[in-house]
Amino acid sequence: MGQHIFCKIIDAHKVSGELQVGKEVAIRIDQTLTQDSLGAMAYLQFEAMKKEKVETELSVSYVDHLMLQLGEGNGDVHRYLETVADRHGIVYSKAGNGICHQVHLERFSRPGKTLIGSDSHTVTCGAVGMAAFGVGGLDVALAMGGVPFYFTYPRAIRVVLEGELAPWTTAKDIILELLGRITTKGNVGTIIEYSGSALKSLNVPQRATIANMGAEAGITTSIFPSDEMTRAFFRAQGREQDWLPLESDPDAEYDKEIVLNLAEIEPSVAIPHSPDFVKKVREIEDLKVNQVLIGSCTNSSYQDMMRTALILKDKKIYPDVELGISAGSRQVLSMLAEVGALGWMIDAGARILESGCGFCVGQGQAPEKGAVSIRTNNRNYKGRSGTQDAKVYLVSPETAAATALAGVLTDPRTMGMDYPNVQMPEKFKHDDSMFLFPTGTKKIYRSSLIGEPPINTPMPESFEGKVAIKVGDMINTDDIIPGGPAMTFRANIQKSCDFVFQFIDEEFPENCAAIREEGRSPIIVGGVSYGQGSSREHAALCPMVMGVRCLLAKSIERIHQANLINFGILPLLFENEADYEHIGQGDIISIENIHNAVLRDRVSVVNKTKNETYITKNGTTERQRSIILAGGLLNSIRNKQESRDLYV
Ligand code: MIC
Ligand code: SF4
Repeated sequence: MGQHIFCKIIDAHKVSGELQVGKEVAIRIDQTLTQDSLGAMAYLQFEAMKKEKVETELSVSYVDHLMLQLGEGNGDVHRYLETVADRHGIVYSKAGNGICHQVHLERFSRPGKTLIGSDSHTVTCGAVGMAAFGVGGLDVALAMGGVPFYFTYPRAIRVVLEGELAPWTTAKDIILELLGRITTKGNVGTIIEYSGSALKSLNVPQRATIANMGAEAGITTSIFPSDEMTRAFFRAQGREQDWLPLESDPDAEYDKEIVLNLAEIEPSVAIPHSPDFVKKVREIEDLKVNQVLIGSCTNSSYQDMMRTALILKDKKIYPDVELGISAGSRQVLSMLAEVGALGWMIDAGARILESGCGFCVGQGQAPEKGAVSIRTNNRNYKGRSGTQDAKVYLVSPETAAATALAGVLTDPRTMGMDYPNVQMPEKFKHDDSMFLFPTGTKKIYRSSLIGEPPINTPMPESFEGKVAIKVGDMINTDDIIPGGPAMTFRANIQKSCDFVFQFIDEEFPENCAAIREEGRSPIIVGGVSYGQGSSREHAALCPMVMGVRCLLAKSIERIHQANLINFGILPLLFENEADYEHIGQGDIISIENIHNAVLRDRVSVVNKTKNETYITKNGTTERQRSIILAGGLLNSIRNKQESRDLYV
């Protein structure tokens, strides 16, 4: 049987395991990336491995999330990141150089290579035929140390793109349409490969928009073939030598096929508060809008920005609308400046924001209470904008620009304007001077504001717990540990704990403390698709520090489940989902014979309060089970080092 693209790359990088759906496989990682909100923890963990230099072909540390450098702490984190990178052979991308995914695509992506990054949108580089995964920081630390990356070999969906996009419909509308169909849940353990005749008309930045939002579907990754379009992108980036062709074999098999005719796609919008609540823009047109924000790693390429600029040129935005625009990278920003497009945006009334994550993760531009905010990014979770009751709608840059002019949500086709003809440039401007390439000479900067990575204790044979919180379906990691101001403290775990479940139950931290006082362990109970969204390992790390030993849920998303395991928290899935209804906050839970039960993948959870027993499984591999029992990955590695079975 022939191989599909992802399979070919994994086969070429396989260290152990089988390329069989549901089986665990370990691969060699060529490249890693980190960003500054989660990077410090990953580098502290790397340092704990006592390796002189990273063992990857390329590791890059980006500064893009904490750009405002509000208050104490962020500046220290950035200096630590810069110096630790210099010491250990890591490239450092300075604040202002752009958003990690956009910049990595531009300057470092390579077809056929493997990439992991401590950010869920690392999957963006699937646009050029890389096998790219979002993971927890600890996985990145280990990969930098030369340890293989383990994951469950996924099933493959082939999405066949046919036809051509009509004017004013975009790559964003394609991925919104697909998200509306496959939703954000139930896609764990799946990859998407894009193919079909329409690829001839979709260039790499457009493909990147599509690959980027695979993260919202919860799939392992997305991948595009590496073809002549890809080659044109590498040529334009001045690195055609990095290109190679990559396609699936004609007889490759897929578990499912979805056909999308691009000609039928219309301008679309994801309505609050989930990226898969998708409608056509025309269905909710005339919605009064307070704020429009254009940018993020989903939609801030040169074409996105140029089209925005051409729509705004010689016009003024609607008086009571706030418009903010952030180009994805310094490359894009500088090119916009050269052709005068920045001037058109400024003259129309836009605020030009830095090239960074910014508004996308609640770092600035929090709108007024109850505001309607139209954005081009990828997540519209409740509260992520920094304003709890704001309503965020996700659209393409074209729809966003049309909306900024009209003051109401507008289908850009109704503007009566010719679609701006913007092609991918034949040559991008490239200037790599904001990368600091490692010299090995800097002294590592340390600060009291950067804490040590905490470590769990081995799983006891039995423990008594108490349900500290019971939440519903589709709880995302922003719900568990918010972005926005909380993000400023990511390198300080104790402080970060104060924000856990802040907007669902602000008493959660005290509640956990009280449960610990009773000599019990706090337990979290979740519904379907617990842990959607970001890869932030703090959503596991903080609960661990707060004494949580176990999460009971109906289903758990991939990256979050991996993070729980890495930090020694036992993820348990109800065998009978109806049991979820019985268990309540404050119930006393006891789990006995844990080691045996975990190894048998059948754990009995006794609810002492209700006098009931729930059968659960943990849905993990043998290796993962031994990590849980060891009390997390660092402990497990330490044990193996002691037994000289280094890092595998
Ligand atoms: C996000 O988009 O939510 C983030 C911020 O980029 C996260 C990472 C983080 O929590 O720092 C992600 O997508 O993984
Ligand atoms: Fe940054 Fe937003 Fe992209 Fe996350 S989704 S990497 S916060 S731009």
